Amino acid sequence: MSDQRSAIATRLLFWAYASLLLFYSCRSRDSRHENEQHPAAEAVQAPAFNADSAYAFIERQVGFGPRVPNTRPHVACGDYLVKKLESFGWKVIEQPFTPTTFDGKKLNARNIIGVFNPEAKRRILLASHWDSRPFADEDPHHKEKAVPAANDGASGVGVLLELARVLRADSGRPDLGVDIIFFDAEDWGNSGSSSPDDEYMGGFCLGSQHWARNKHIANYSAYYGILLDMVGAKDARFPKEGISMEYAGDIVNKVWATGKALGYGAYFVDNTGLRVGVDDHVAVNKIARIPMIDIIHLDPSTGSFFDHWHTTNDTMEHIDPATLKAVGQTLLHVLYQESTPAL
Ligand code: AHN
Ligand code: ZN
Repeated sequence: MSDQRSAIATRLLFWAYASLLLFYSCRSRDSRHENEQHPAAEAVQAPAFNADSAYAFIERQVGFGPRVPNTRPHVACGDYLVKKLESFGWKVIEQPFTPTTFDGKKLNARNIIGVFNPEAKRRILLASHWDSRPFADEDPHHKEKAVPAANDGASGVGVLLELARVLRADSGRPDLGVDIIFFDAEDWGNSGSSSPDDEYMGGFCLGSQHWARNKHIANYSAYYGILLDMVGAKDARFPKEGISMEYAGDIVNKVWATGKALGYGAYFVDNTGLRVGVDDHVAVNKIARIPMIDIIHLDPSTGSFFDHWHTTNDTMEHIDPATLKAVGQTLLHVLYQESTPAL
């Protein structure tokens, strides 16, 4: 290169660098201004969570029909989840297992595990169950029918699929590893069992119990985990669940503070005292010994789950993109907070 040419190149490089600097300093000043009321949200920038996309992932699952183990919709939906994660560039590990239910059936079940940034040492585990309950035993009229499970199953999976899509699209945090587990056979349990709070959990949570004893990678651990359960209903309320507080209170408080800072305090409420002794986070905490919290819809005034829980009315019409946005955007910020290298 001639001297003159290289002088021009040097000057061009200088200006490119200077304008980049200017661009970033303006950008961070703008964002500081926007977030003046929200100090925790100010600390990190995270990409946008698209609630319509999450909604579409829920609709697609519900469209297969109830995803009850040992039925065709279950197999078809499982295949769909594997393909979807792979299409976002995630590595997928399928974990087949054959549990026996409380009523003596042998199930063809599988946990589906997505891995993002396999090499990263610092990992966060996100989970939700993907199966549907085979009997709508809380339904006044159709107790023998299967649950459509738009909220109780598909909603958490839909939020996590959207997170997987965004993390592929904006993978500017190579220092953070994320694992998503879609647990199977969570909901084939005996609601009438006198004590679901025993070790077998009334036959619920078979997938998480299996995984906690047979992790997909020997010596697998995670910094912490977050379980989503029924995160799609309109006006959902997520009190600070008791087992989560007991095993991972600091994580609960961090996630709730982030949700509030982003303006979602109506969902992430401060109530404590309600315990869900039967859910997938229990085995992860007690057997796998990974601290895991549960973001679960519980009405603080009645202590009951969302209105259409385990009924044939657990359908798309009760799914609200605003709730999906509150949960998904909060999770994205939590992940980006974890992965921002200390300066
Ligand atoms: C109880 O039945 C007490 N817990 C079940 C947890 C669950 C079922 N979550 C969704 N479906
Ligand atoms: Zn359920």
